[in-house]
Amino acid sequence: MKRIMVTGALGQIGSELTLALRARYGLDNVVACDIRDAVGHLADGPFQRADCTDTAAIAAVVDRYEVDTIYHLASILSASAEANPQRAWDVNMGALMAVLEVARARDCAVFNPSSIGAFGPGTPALHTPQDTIQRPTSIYGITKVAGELLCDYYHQRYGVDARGLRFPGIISNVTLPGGGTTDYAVAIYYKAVEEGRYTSFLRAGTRLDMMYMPDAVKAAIEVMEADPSRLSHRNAFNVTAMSVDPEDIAASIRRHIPDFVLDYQIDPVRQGIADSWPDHMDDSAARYEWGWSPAFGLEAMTEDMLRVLRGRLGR
Ligand code: AKB
Repeated sequence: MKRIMVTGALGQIGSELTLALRARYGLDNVVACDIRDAVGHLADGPFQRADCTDTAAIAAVVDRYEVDTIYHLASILSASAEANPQRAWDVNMGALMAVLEVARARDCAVFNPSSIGAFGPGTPALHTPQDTIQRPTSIYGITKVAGELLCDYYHQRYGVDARGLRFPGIISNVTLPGGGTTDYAVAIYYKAVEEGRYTSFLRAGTRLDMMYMPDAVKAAIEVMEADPSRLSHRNAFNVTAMSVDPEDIAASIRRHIPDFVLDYQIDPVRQGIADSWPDHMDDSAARYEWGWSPAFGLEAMTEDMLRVLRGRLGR
């Protein structure tokens, strides 16, 4: 049985992945870790407040809970990173280095999420290959490429079982994302249910890869359970479930809320970041090496998002 630590456990992905890991490996075998105090359902199992840029703090949690696998989710997302590049570097690289060092010394496996942000304007935007040009122009993307390389290094040099995915925008209904460029694709559903309208900060035609949270959770678990002998791209698999722009999501919402109104007020920073990212990645390496296959496309995701949010928000 695995003994798992999740950093950034109160974040968008952490708050759902931690529960899925507890359901799979046992409540007491998954310690949630965040820089903030435990809230809500995560307080039902082991929880440790810790700053994951602090190597000693990570080591203490690993020792106390006899952790053998670290899901390292704590990260500053793209738009927030652009507002404070030095902090983004310190947190994104400092925490990853701390986690890898602890993993090296204590023989832990590591899951490290990369992102579509690891690509840049010179990358082919369509069918973005698994192995291609990576010259991102955002500080977030720079930390993501460096993170992919650092994980490869710790694997090759020290034998750390580090694995990772290049996540697209993740759409979810439990915890809001914060400070990302793809956040519009979550907010649009909340606003559709609450107000029947949404003002997008990305312009029509901005096509990006996206994925519904149940698929993101499934991918993170499956890649860590995959047969290591089949993994040649172990630290940075392209994974996607759909490629959509704001108009595609609006059209899908209108099948359930016919009067839904979408208008635009473009944020030049986030638009610039989005324009530098691919439209649609090729994820055939993930499909071939460990059987990746998403369950949700746009229509199934919209139906589920609206059902959950209508229930929760009482509309
Ligand atoms: C962001 O928008 O910064 C993230 C990502 C795609 O990595 N959601």
